[in-house]
Amino acid sequence: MDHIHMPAGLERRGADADGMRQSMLHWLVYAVGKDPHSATRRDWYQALTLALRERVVDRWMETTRNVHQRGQKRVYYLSMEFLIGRLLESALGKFGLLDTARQALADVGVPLDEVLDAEPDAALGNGGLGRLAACFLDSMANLGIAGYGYGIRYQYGMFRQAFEDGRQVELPEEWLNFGNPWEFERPEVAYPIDFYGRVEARPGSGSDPRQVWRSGQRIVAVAYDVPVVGWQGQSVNTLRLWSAKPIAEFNLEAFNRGDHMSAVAEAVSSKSLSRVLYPADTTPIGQELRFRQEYFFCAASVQDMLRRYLKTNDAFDGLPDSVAIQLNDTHPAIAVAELMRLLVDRHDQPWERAWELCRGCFGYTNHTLLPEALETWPVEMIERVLPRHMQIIYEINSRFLSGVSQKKPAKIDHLSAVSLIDEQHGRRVRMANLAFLGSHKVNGVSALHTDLMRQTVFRDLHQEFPDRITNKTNGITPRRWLHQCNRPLADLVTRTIGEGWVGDLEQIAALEPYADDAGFRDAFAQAKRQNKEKLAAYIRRTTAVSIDPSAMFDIQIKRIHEYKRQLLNILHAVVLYGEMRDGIGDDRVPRVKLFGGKAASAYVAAKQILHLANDVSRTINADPAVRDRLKMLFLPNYNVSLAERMIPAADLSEQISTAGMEASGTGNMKFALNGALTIGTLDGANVEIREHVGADNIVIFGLTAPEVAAIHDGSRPFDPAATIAADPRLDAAVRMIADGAFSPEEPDRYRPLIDDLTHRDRFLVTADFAAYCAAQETVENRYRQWSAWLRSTVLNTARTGWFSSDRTVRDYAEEIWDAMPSAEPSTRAAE
Ligand code: 26Q
Repeated sequence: MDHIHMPAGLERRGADADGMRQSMLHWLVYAVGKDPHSATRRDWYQALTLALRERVVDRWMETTRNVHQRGQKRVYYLSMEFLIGRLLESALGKFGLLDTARQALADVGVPLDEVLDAEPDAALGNGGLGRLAACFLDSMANLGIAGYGYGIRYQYGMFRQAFEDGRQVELPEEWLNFGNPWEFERPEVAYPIDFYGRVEARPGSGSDPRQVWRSGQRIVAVAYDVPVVGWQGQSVNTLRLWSAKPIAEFNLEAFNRGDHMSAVAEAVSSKSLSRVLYPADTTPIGQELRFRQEYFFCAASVQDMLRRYLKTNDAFDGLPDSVAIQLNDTHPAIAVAELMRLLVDRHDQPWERAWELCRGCFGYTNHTLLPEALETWPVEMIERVLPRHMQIIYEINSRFLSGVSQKKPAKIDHLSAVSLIDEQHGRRVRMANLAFLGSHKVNGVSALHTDLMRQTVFRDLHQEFPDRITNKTNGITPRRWLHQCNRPLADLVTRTIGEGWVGDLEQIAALEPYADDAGFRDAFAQAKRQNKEKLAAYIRRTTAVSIDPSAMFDIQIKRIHEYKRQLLNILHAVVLYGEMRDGIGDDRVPRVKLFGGKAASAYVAAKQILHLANDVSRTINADPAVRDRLKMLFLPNYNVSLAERMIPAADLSEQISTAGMEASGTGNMKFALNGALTIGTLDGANVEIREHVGADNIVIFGLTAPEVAAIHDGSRPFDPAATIAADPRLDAAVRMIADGAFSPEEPDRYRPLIDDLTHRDRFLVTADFAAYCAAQETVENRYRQWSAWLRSTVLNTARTGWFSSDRTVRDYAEEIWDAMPSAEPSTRAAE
């Protein structure tokens, strides 16, 4: 097709403000259909996006062509969640066109910031796992890896959070209502997805019968593609999201019968498959619709991969050399059974061969060890929804278990631990074991988490496959999490060491010597101050609360979860408040405690904690006795865009989970990179952050993972009631909450919460309380020594280059996917 002349987009028209304004006006009039005089912010957003999109699409097609021509290995990242956030500012920044766009808009009298704000967040995820997927896509595009994200195009993303009298209310997130200029519908890329029915055994070619699945329901998956722009537009990859469509919108037969509702009922129910993201993190809900969503997008994705592979191959031998599939947790684990089904049933591959191919392709990332969070599905349900897959799961299991007992006589406990079927809690399929067996590598997301995987949930499987588990510590993309979200600091860094750090964050180590340069430290402090003022202005605008930018900004933003221990932070606020009110410790550092995060709709304890945070904030902020010294605020609707505002403004980052429970954390990395100090436990990636920034530049407190384990297995005594009674500060704080000091309209509101804390305290809030308060005092003492504090914050930025998701993804590409593109100086470095 070399003879086809490709149109040149923005590039040929000139990328100056003039050219961009012309292009924007063209799109505004002819695509959006608006007169510039009556165009709204949203119209300008559409027009600017469409103008920039020309350039994105040019590079996109170039990338796709290159991958094809080079026969590059493709990496498919399967994830139920992609928390990509807004795309316009990010794409403009990557092409270096922010100032151009600002000028082009200024020429028509529109401020760029307002246009950027008109873009809804693509909130197709709950939290860390979904955001990690987005950072990985960004890094794959930066590294020139042929990476494809595969997921679901939810019509409703993560719910919008509002507060009513301090309580969370959930509102639908209708992010597609005004259309999405970043997506390309591909009506021709559509696959049938089957459910229900039965399996018939037919005579096969050999001695084995051929299994034929007669399905009971068929739905269609239609592709929507979103471009994933690499740094400087070097390459543009694809995020392919599936939307559910009915086979027919209309049942003519029912309609003619006069049954008008039934005529459309089936279509409505088919579309519901991709309707809404489940807003549950960690605690899986046992609903059939969720399982059908999982299969829906896996089946579409696997069909798509095989179709692409078979365009250029006529045998399956090369499949693992051409295709790597990464499972983002167990949510897409059913893809293992689906690939087996297609290879064996549809493409006549012998079982053993198919299994080898499967394992060659798949890798599995685990994100949690909490037992209640491990995904299992009732055998009965899988048998009904996907009868052929249940047979395949049984077959995988029986071959594996007989292999295990043949090697050496195995203990029954060992066999039942490694089995795909959990017989203990009704018969259920363990998706983690399926993902483990179906993959050649299984990875944890931090060093500590990976160690614990080997010792706990996968102990028995690890004995069988000692080389399978590997660590890949998480990372974050420096494009969004420094270059985009923190212009003042990013500009300072670039002025000081050049711009190379954006594409290669390890270069930021060159800042280290400047930690001892008083002039640089002041400039660093000024950037932080600017960010704090901007956040304070935003908070005043949106919540009418005033906060003082010279106070210490102490921030905890993440999903609300007992193990993340927002309650510990709230108790500390209550202590500070009580002491300041009573005139104790008048010399304390003025603080603003900021929170953000959503509670899963059905998670009662999380909702109570959130309500308490709002009640405590209300009381503190209304009390003139502590004004100027303490403020507390829970910002509503925490999402990627709000994170981009809050993280650059933080002085102190709260990473205070019960040790052993946070698999990695990634917010911790974002704060450190943006020059905040961390107060944290030795959990997840905090351990590695300490190793990188140095023990003097992070404040660690609390029980360690082995100590927590000892309490939980009973070998170390722990009595929360006695712990409270023995600590006057804790006792006073607990009493205030229990007696209704923060909920006078309903004094017993927090009795259940406090009862649980006093008699159970599974997350060891009381056990770590004294250590946490002491650590907070250490933080304050540092903060008072201003230049030492600043030095530490500079060192946090300078020493967190390793936490780039480019490093993480390169590790995956080299050790799991074997998909690292060979450096091609002629093409890549020249650009
Ligand atoms: C499963 C089944 C049914 C419904 C929902 C779910 C579900 C959905 C989302 C279960 C878990 C999640 C999300 C988990 C998550 O975000 N884990 C976080 O992953 C991060 C990236 O590795 C880590 O940094 C965090 O430590 C971990 O908590």
